[in-house]
Amino acid sequence: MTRPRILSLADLKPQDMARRLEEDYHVLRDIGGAADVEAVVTAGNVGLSAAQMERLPALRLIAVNGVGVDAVDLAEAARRGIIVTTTPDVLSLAVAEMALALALAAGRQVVQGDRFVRAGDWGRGGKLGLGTSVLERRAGILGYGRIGRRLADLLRGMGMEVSYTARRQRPDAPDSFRPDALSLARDCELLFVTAAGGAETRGLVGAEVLAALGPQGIVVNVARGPVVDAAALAEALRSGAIAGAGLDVFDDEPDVPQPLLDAPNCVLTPHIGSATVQARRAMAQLVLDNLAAHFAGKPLPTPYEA
Ligand code: 8YV
Repeated sequence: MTRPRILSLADLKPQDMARRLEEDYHVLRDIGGAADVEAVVTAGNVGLSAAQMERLPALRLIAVNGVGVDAVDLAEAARRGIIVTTTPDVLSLAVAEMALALALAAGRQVVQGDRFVRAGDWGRGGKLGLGTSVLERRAGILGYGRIGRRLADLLRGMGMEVSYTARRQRPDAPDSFRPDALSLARDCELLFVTAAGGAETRGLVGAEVLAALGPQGIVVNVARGPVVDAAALAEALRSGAIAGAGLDVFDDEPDVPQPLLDAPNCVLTPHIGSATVQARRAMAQLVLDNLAAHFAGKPLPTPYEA
């Protein structure tokens, strides 16, 4: 049987999952010459633009290896009758875990401490200064979707008081609702950004919200770079308006703005929120399941629904 031709703009991981994709499909890597493909595999931060869809007239399925669809032109996909699938739930714990790691690293100076030891400053009698507790503080979650709620569960389980803001209040939520980012920031010192990217959330965390967090405040972003105003954040870190930040996502990856690279107590990671063996394997499995269902003419396991 001939293998269906697909276009892959993202690498499935770990290696054995990438091999399975290659075994089941004839995988093209370049959009030139892929005009006949019915399915594209892409990553959350890679997406698929209207211009790319224009070059793929046979396209029926965009299988995102991730949950973010901000880089997919959803309106154009809908217009063309192309279905988009994502990999929900299976990465939530990994991303929540990363958010927690960044908060702990920023609050407890894990990275600064490591640099301090390696530079020999400890041996020379240097002093590191005090960190700030993470688990003894109130947490706010901006974006109460699957990842935000998974994180809230973890934080509550560790005894933290959690509140959240989202497009709408969730009547079933165990955490208290705040109507917007500013009122959330006034009520917490650890702000976790887990909202979807896109026009609706762009710049939600700006100078005013950061000032409301206060000088002991910590911001963690594991969502999309543009939700946090990078210039305002760098300035808040520089001036001491907040105490620290942990960032896994940026406006123009892999570029990180110099003011953030220079900012004190800012822990930076290269968009690795879902990058665990466990999460990536389960994500890849869902991509394979969606592809297989499409080519078998069966209902897709995880279609994206707005
Ligand atoms: C990954 C992500 O960067 O799920 C998302 O939206 O941003 C991440 O999980 C990526 O999609 C992995 O392919």
